[in-house]
Amino acid sequence: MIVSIAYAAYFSILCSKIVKMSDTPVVVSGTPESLPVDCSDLYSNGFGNSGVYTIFPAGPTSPVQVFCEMGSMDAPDSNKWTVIQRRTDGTINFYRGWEQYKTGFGQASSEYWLGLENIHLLSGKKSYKLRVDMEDFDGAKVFAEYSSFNVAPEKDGYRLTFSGFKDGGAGDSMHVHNGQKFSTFDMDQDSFAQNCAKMFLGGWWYVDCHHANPNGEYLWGESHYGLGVIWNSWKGRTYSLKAIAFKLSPQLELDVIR
Ligand SMILES: [Ca+2]
Repeated sequence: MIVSIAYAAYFSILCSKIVKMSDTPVVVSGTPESLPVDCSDLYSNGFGNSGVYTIFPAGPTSPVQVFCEMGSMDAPDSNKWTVIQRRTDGTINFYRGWEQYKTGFGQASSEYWLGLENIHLLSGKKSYKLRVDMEDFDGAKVFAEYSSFNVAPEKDGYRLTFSGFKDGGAGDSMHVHNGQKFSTFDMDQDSFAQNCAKMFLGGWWYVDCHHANPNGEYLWGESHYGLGVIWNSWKGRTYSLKAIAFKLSPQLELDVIR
């Protein structure tokens, strides 16, 4: 009896060690605790310049490249933005299927989509706010900000929720997309009888169908109704933007007080 208890104790210790070993990162140096999940972690670790970095929202074995906007060196307490989506010049095709939108595509140095799984995991790590920066072909720049942002797991269709709109001149073209599941041409989870992703050539949290189509076709200005890179409350549904970027930053203490 004593022997078997001792053996059970030994076996239990052995198992706990095996479990610990499987937790050990295999791709990178450093402990999992020190791995950056976003750009604000990188900034805290001494990386002050904007640019392309590797973050680990999905853990130590799943590095992913993002563009970080670190802001001015003179304002160390300002937001450090992790870009999750960016259009700038139409070099990357955004009309893609579910698996591509799930895992991500494009180049962090130019146009890309970070991937729904990464965005979901990232949004669960901290309390984030969302900023959407955009620009037209005349050089005008506006933004929209939302004080909270979350994307649910795949089993809930990567459902989007956000709150707290703040207008930077763009108006709120996201409100109808709040609470929607994500849809692609091969995964129709919108609330319309037809397939919004096929109709408007993107992947998005379509409803019936959109007020914003940031992943639509890159069209250099004039657009067929709703097809382009659209932000309806700023430029309407027949103007495709020059640039748009969705970016996340941890809520600052100042934001919480407001
Ligand atoms: Ca549908």
